[in-house]
Amino acid sequence: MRLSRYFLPVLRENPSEAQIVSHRLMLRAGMIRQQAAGIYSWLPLGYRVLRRIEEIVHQEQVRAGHIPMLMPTLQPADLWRESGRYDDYGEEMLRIRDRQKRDLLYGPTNEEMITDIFRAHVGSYRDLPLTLYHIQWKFRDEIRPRFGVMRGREFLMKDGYNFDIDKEASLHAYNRHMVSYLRTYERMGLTAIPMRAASGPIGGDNTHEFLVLAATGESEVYYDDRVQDLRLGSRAIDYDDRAAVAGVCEEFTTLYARTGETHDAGLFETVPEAHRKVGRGIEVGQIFYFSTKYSEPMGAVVVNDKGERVPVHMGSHGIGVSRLVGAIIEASHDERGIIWPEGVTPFPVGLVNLKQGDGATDAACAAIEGALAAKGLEVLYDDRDERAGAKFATMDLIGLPWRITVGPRGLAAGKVELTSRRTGAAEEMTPEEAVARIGAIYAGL
Ligand code: 5CA
Repeated sequence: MRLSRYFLPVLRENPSEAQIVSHRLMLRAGMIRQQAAGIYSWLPLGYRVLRRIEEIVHQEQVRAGHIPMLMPTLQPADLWRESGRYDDYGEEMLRIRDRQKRDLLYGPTNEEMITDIFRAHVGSYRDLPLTLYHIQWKFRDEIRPRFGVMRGREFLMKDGYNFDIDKEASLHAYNRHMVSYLRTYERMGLTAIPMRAASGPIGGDNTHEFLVLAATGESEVYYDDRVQDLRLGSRAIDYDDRAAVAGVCEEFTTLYARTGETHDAGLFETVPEAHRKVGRGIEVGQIFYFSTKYSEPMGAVVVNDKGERVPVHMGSHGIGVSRLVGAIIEASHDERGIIWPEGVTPFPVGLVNLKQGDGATDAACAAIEGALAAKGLEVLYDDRDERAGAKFATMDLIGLPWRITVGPRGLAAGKVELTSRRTGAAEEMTPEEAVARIGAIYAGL
C-alpha cells in the first residue's frame, strides 16, 4: 500500500477527550472515529488490526474444534421472555419496536438465540458434543461508555456456546476454551491471566475472566505475581484429551489470581508476601459454565444413551475482540506511539523513501515492495514528498514493528536500514537481506 493513496488521517495534536493512552493513540493514528458515545467507525488502519485479531480468534477456535457461524444483531424479545432475561437485563439492553409493533432488541449476548437454534435441530446425545461460535457486533447501553473502544456501547465480541450431555463433558468444553484463549492472547503478544471471577447476568458459579495487567484497567485484581511468567508457548495440545487439557488449566489457575468480586483476603494471606500483588487489569475475555440455566426453561433437551430426555449442559465463552485493540496498545506503546506485536500489526513493515523522486531510491523501494509482496507481506510504503522527520514520526506513531529506510547515500553503497520499532536498533544491510529478514520474522505467524 502506498501511503500517498491510502486513507490515514493522523492527528498532530492530542485529542482532549481521550483519558487513556490507547484511546489517544487510536485517535491520533487515524484508527477510529467516534460517531456517538461509545460508537465508533473503524477507519482503514484500525480495521486492519481488528480483522487480524478476528483471524487469530477464528484460527484458534477452529483448532479447538469449535464451529463458526453468524447470528444476527437484532433478536426477537420473545426468546428472552422464555429465559426470563428480558426483564432482568435492565437498561443496558437496547429495546426496539418494528413497524409491525413487534418487540426486538439489539443483542448484548446470544445465549437465548443459540439455545433456540440448538433445540430446533438437535435431539440426540449422538450429536454431542457441539460448540458453535460467532464474531458479531453487540450493543450494551453502558451507563458510562469510556476509554474509546475499551468500554464501548457497540462492540465486537466473539461469543461461543457449548452443548454437552453432562457436567463432566461441559467442564471439558470450559477447559478447552480456557486453553484456546490462552493461545489466542499469546499470539497477540499479550499475557492474559485467567482469574476466578463473578458471573453477573450470564449466570452460573464457574467462571474465569482473562485479564491483561494495566494501570488503566477497570478491574481490581489480586494475584501471585508468578502467574505472569506462565506461558503456553508452542507446546502441542490435543483438545480431545480431557486430562491433558485439564492439566494445562490447573497449571494456569493454581496460583492465586482473582478479581475484586471474588477476592478472599484470608486465602491471599497464604501467598508469600514477596509475590502478593494488588493491581488493575483489562478484562479481555470471560468463560462460563452455567449448567442447564437456559436449556431447562427453553426446552433444549436431548435423548441420552438410556433413552431419557435430559436438558443439555451449556456454557458460554466470550472474547472482547474490539476491546483487545485498546488492550494491546495499553500493553505495548511508548512516548512516540504504538508498538504493534507482529501477530496483530496492520502492516508487517513500513518502507520509508528518504528521497522521493530520486530514480535510484524509487526503484529500490519498488523492488523491496515487490519482493515482500511475493512473500505475501504487504508493505506500507511512505512514498509522500515529505521530510524524513515527518515520515519517521508517522511510522513511529502507527507502530509498525519493522521499518526499512531507503536513502540515496546508503543505497550508493548497496545498503538500506532495518529498524526495530520496539528496541530502536537499526542495522544496515542489502535490500535482499532486509527482505529475507522480514520474511523470516513473519514466517509461521
Ligand atoms: N455471553 C458471555 C460470554 S460469550 C458474555 O457476554 N460475556 S461477557 O459479558 O463477559 O463479555 C465478553 C467480553 O466482551 C468481555 O470479557 C469483554 O472483553 C468484552 N466486553 C464486554 N462489554 C464490553 C464493552 N462495553 N465494550 C467492549 N468490550 C466489552
